[in-house]
Amino acid sequence: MIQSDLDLFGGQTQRLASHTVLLPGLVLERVESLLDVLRPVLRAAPFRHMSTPGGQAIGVPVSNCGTLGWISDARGYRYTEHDPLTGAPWPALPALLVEVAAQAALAAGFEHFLADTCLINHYLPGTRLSLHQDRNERDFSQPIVSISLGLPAVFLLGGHARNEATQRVPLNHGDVLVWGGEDRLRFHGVLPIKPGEHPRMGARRINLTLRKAR
Ligand code: MD6
Ligand code: FE
Repeated sequence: MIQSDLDLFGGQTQRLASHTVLLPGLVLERVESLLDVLRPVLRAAPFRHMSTPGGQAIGVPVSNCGTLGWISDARGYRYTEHDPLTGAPWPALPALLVEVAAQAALAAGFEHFLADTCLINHYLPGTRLSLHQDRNERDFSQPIVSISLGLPAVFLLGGHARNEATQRVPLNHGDVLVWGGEDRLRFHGVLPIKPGEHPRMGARRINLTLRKAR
């Protein structure tokens, strides 16, 4: 592949840890299609604030699509089949998201990834996501595919203990981060989003995390 072809897709694949791969700009050419499939999902299941089991508000409003959706409330963090806001099943996971997730996972070395849920996070400038592990899924051998849209973010990639040093990973519009294997339970978070205006997305960052929860 010639350099200009590579640049079209945002640049070189970067391995950040043994089983963590950044695919810069992988979905840049499919952003409009992604937004088209997200619009009806977010009409049916609007962004909402959730709270931690301890009762603290989570700063990042979320929504979901797929056979399961991730929620947090006084009873804990878990996946549900129904949206607690509407009582309806979560909107279906659009085929495009399943395809993009499988393609990104494969590019990162994970074969046959079949996502069944997508968590959608909405960040305004100033919002952050504190260090956490993703451990509500059933099978930790399955990777997670994370798509960034809109304002840039700095992703903190930590270790297997909360107090380990973190790597700062810039995530830009159209980037895809894939992690799994022995990195699957690393602590991670997002630094406060800097104020700004993204030409397509406005003053926000949207993150899509595709998983196989069941
Ligand atoms: C975010 N992402 O980037 C938050 N979790 O907005 C996550 O918490 C995350 O990006 C697991 C794997 C990839 C992620
Ligand atoms: Fe996470």
